[in-house]
Amino acid sequence: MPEPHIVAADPAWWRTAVVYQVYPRSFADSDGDGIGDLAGVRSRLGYLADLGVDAIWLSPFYPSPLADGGYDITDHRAVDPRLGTLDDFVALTKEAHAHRLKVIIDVVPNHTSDQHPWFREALAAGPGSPERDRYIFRVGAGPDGAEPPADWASHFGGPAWERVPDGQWYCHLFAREQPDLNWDNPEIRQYFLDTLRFWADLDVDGFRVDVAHSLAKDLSSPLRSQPDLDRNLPLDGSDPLYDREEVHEIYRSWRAVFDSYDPPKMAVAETWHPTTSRTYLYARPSELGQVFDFSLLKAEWGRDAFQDVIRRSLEDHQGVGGGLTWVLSSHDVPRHPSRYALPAGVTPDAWLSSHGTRPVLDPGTARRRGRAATLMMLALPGSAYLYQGEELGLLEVADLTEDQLRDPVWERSGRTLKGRDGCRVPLPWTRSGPSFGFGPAGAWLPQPAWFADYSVESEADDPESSLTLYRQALMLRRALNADDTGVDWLDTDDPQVLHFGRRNGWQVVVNFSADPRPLPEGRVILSSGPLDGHLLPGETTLWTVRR
Ligand code: TEU
Repeated sequence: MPEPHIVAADPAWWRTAVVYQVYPRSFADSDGDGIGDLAGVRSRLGYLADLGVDAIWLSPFYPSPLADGGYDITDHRAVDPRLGTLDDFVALTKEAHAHRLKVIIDVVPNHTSDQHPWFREALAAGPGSPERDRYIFRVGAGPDGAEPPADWASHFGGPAWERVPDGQWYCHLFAREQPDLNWDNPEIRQYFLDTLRFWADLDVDGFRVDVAHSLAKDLSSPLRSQPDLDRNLPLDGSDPLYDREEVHEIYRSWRAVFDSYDPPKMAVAETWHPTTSRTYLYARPSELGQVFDFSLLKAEWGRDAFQDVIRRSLEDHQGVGGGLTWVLSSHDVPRHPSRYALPAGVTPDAWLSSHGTRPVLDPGTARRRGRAATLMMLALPGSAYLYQGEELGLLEVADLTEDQLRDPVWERSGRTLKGRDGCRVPLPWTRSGPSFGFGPAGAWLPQPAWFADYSVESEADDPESSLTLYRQALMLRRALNADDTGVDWLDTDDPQVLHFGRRNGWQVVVNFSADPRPLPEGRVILSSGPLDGHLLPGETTLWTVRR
């Protein structure tokens, strides 16, 4: 089994890394203001090292009015004073490295906050000014320009345009507090190259690129119509807003920056559209190296659904030379054990909109399926991204009341979609205390009473806990062949059983059925649930090795 420092010294560490996503405002609060902070993250690095992850990815910690949970930034090169200082960031990175943890930060290049000095200047300077040219301002359509300039839709609901008092409109693909930057403007391109260098010089190891496929827009006149307003279609390069060929030039210029460091910095692109072989172009070694593959995260629990997306991802990434990624949970989606416990036909959105009152399958189902999916994912080749709290088996907090919601999705959807707060509730560290050990006082989103049983304190020494399973799995995973990208599908006559082998001799069996199946051949290395004699229980994943 390789020593952790050997893994860390490998410049291609990210290809097989397990990355732990920290949503800083909800991770650990050191000063009692109810908001997690960098000192809080620093105080828990020992926990993360013991968990066995290779890297942490910090969601935005930059100054922000929090119209979109920190993805609305007023200064890309500073720390939100509520979360700490730049010195705190430097100390955190240094200490993470001492724990052999890499540090990845979020870069949000598509938009700024509407409180960013540039946007204030743009409003003050008026139409036609160089200040406005940093953003996408246009005159409106229709009589008096009272209609939006194009039919572009915001991800959070409603049109992607907002009118300003002098009559012009600006584009925002997300909340109206997040005006889109104009990437045709060389000043913006240079600013982000310099921003990457700023953080790289502070020793960060990599970057997660927010909405990576949207920077290069077709802004030629007249503005084109957006063919897929729901953004559910695979992209083919013809969309005016997403995945245009020109966006790749931007990442080639970023790669030059990354490769000017030794070891080179890593990067991972985020693009939410359906994953295709085009998606993997972002992962070319000449560009970002990795791209999130969300197809597993979007798949419903079931043998065929899971096998299809794994097969397709393995194929789609072939020949690109980039890394492969897997992810089940993030700060943008309901936690995966809860998703897998929804009755057939009930979407996560419909469930959340009922404020969690619609019946879900029992918590035992959520737990079994969540653990089985995780163990399957962690045995796949490539890199895996975990979201904070999933190692505790946390469920979605589905009963937040309307006045507690902070996600802009709630208002922009006309109060029809509850949004993403239910997976952003601050973590429980202890069984009791004002915020279950999150901090010395309360938490910015209320934590339910059942968090006590999911706290680190409750789970740390429990051999059956989710935390124990994640620790064991991550330790064992280090023994998997480092850069073997192969999966051998093994035949099974059972439509509810998935069986694959890895080239190091490991075999992985997932029983999707609720009923037990015969235990496969081989020595058991790890199981996502207790084994029952010679049976593999329902909704359980098993790792075995050939005898
Ligand atoms: O998300 C991009 C994105 O496309 C999401 O809006 C996605 O469609 C949605 O969250 C699925 O539920 C990134 C960030 O991850 C997200 O938190 C930000 O809100 C968004 O960019 C804007 O910066």
